[in-house]
Amino acid sequence: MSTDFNGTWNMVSNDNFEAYMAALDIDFPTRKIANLLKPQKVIEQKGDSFIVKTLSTFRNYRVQFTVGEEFEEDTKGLDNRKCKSLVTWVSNKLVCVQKGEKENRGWTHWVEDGDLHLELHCSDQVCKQVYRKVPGA
Ligand code: ECB
Repeated sequence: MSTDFNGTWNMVSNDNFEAYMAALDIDFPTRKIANLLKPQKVIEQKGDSFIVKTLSTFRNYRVQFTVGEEFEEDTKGLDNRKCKSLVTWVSNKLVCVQKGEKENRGWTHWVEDGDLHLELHCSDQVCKQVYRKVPGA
C-alpha cells in the first residue's frame, strides 16, 4: 500500500519560497504577494491517479496526473511555462521531474507524522513547505 495523500491540507510553514520563485523569474511584486499566502492543497487520489489543487486568495493551480505517465504541464498563472512532467514513486514519496527550460525543476511530496510535506526545487533553490490535514474535510 502506498501513502494516502487524500484530503484538504493547510499550509503551516513555507521556507525559501521567495528564492524558489526568483529562480522561476517571478517578478518582485508578484513574489511579495505570493510569499504572504497560506495556500491549501486539496488532493484527490485514486490509486496512482491524482488531482492536486493548490488554492489561495490570489491564484489557484490544478494539476492532474497518473504516476509513471509523462504529461504536458502548463504552469499557467505561475511562471507560465510548459514542462514535460513525470511523477514516480520513490519508496513512499511522490517525486515529480518537470523537464523544460528550467534546470533541476521538480518537487517531492510525502506524509510524515500525519503532515503533508512538499519540497519544491528549481536550479539551486529548494523551498520546503509543510501542510496540516484539515479534519473531516
Ligand atoms: C497557486 C498558489 C500560489 C500562487 C503563487 C502565485 C504566483 C507565483 C508564481 C509562481 C511561483 C511558482 C510556484 C507557485 C507555488 C505553488 C503552486 C504549485 C506548486 C506545485 O508545483 O505544486 C505541486 C505539488 O503540490 C502540484 O502542482
